[in-house]
Formats: sequence, structure tokens, C-alpha cells
Amino acid sequence: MSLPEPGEPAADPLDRVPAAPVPAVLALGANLGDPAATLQAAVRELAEHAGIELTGVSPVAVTAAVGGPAGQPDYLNLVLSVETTLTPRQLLAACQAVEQTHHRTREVRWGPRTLDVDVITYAGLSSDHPELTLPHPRAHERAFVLAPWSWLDPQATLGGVSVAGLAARAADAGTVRRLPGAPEAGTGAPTP
Ligand code: PH2
Ligand code: MG
Ligand code: MG
Repeated sequence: MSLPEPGEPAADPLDRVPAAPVPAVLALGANLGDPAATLQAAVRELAEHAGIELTGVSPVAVTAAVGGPAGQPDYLNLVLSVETTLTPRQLLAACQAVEQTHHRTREVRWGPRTLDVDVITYAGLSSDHPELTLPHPRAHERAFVLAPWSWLDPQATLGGVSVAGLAARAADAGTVRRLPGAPEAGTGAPTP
């Protein structure tokens, strides 16, 4: 395998360095330990990561666990919008590094976890690569992603369809509510 010449795009779209910052949407979830503190720390760590600029933080949603073992605690979920100069693969690695900081282990598929950070969209890219499917293959049917995303950006679309509309129709829509007392959507910047 040969490396691309300088200035030549990488063959694998997941390794293409954007010429200018591109938008991406990330979804965070936690239902073990202290989920609120974990999410707050994870947002800060992502914002501080080189090549990631945070452009929006959704309100926090309290959501019933979808899938996995019965009797799990509720999740806290939120969605971030970012601008990034990272490649898709580098952005995924940054998300996984933040998961590792919070001692994420992967024992049970869809089982409870201290932190899950998923790349939902990246610059409108479609990818069916097993390492990173874009858009996220289940985001369109999960109110625990769609609802906080729509609170952050009521005009957002996914595959050309309104995210708010998808959120309303998702099977888990009835279980999603805003965390009482949580701050409104914003950049997380201190108010003057
Ligand atoms: N994540 C899952 C599986 N189920 N349920 C809720 N409510 N929130 C999640 O973030 C979540 C889930 C796998 O990533
Ligand atoms: Mg997930
Ligand atoms: Mg994940």
C-alpha cells in the first residue's frame, strides 16, 4: 500500500484531511457511575481536544435504556455540534479516547456503560465501513439521540429528513424528557 503524495487525497474517505473545518455531530450517553459529572467532563475533554471546536451543546435528556439487559438505570444523553479539522477516523479515535478516560469497558452490547461517545454525522459523508458507519446506522430511529439534537438545532436534518420529525416518530420518543434544571442549549461559554 502506498501513501498518498502530499496534496493528494487519501484513498480511504475516513482518512481524508478536510481542507477547512467541517461540521460533525456527536452523541454522548451514560448510565453508570455519576452520569451527569461524566457527561460534563467528557464535553470539556472533547472541547479541549486539538482539532475539535465545540459549536453547540444540547440540553441533557433523561432516557429509558433502549436494548440490552432489562433493569438498567435510565441514561443521560446529550448531543454536541462541532467543527473539526480531524479526519473521520481521527474524530472517532478522539471519541474513543474520551470513553477510555472514563473507564469505558465493552462487555455487553447495548449494556450499561459509564460513557458512550458516537459520531452521528461528519460533513455529510456516507460511509459503510465497519469501523465507522456514517451517518450512525441507528441514529434515525433513536429519540435519545434525535430529541436532544432537535433541541440544539430545531432545523437539523438527517438524510434529508427533519430530525425533530424523526424524534417525534421514534419508538422511544415517549421515554425522553429534559433533565429538570439543566441549562438550555448553548456553546457552554460563560454568560457575561
Ligand atoms: N445507547 C445504547 C443502547 N441503548 N439507550 C439510551 N437510552 N441511551 C443510550 O445512549 C443508549 C441506549 C448503545 O450505544
Ligand atoms: Mg451508542
Ligand atoms: Mg458507541
